[in-house]
Amino acid sequence: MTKKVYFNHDGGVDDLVSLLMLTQMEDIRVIGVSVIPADCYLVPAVSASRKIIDRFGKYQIEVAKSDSRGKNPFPADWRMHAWYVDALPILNETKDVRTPLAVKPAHLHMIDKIRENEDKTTLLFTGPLTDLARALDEAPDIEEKIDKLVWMGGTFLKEGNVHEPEHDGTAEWNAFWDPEAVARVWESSIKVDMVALESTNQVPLTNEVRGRWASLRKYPAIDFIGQCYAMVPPLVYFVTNSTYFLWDVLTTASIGMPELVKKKTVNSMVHTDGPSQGRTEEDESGRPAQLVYDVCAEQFFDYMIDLLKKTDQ
Ligand code: AGV
Ligand code: CA
Repeated sequence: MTKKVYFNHDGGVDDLVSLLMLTQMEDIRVIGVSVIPADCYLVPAVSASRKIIDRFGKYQIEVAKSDSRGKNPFPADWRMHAWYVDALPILNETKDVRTPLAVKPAHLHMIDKIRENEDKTTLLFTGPLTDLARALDEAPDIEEKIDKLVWMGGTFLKEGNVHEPEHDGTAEWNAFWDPEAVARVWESSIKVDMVALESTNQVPLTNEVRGRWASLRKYPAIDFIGQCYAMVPPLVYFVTNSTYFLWDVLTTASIGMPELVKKKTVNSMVHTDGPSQGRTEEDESGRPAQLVYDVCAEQFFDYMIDLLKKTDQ
């Protein structure tokens, strides 16, 4: 059966690569896309999303802009990446953009798409949860029409990936950008798959992975992702603040090929204030989620390549 997926992302390199991959999955129908200006600037991220759908998509998908704002902003140099992707020649062979821009803002667009869908919708979020939190406040009826939320975010490890002066380093960035939104979603009874740092730490961008993509650049979709991942730093000797992982791509792949990952139930709460804000912490009396804690990395990279090889353009 075809799974209906609504995708909300925040325009990073791996968010945009995720969009390409999601549109190529055979048993998936993308019923809408929206972009939130967290780890990106909105204009180029929306533009790049529409052009990726134009260039590689197989059916029409609307793209909506989010008007949400977060609590803790992403570093501007990371947010710049969307401009670079949007400017790649492979996305700019023609001048006109055909993929429609939605009239409504992201959270209202998502509400419409969930209500219009006869089946239950799978939500894929690869940025902060702000638009979902707002949608639940606006239209509590959608909750029962959501099959599950697959979210890249959070961690139960001692070390997160936020290295900011007023923070203790325990949070993951998507949770840190808007901790209250995580708390709001945690109040709901939506089933959640949390693709947390436990598993994404296992899929760093390395020069070996880049080399493999380079050797396959005769396939336009693989050439495209090689160009995208040339914009961000790989893991060479040790992990730095800017080292890139395939966070969102793993999250997206876990929908297309669930066998790639291992999950277990963890009850948790989220810190919304103070130096640990955005930290997700195990708590027996907290709300359950399926923590994606392990991945077969080799199979994951093979899956990416197989999927993108099939993209005939
Ligand atoms: O925390 C991971 C999330 C993912 O959704 N993002 C990047 C992915 O799109 C934030 C982030 C953490 N570290 C980063 C990030 C880095 N070094 N560069 C860019 N973004
Ligand atoms: Ca992201």
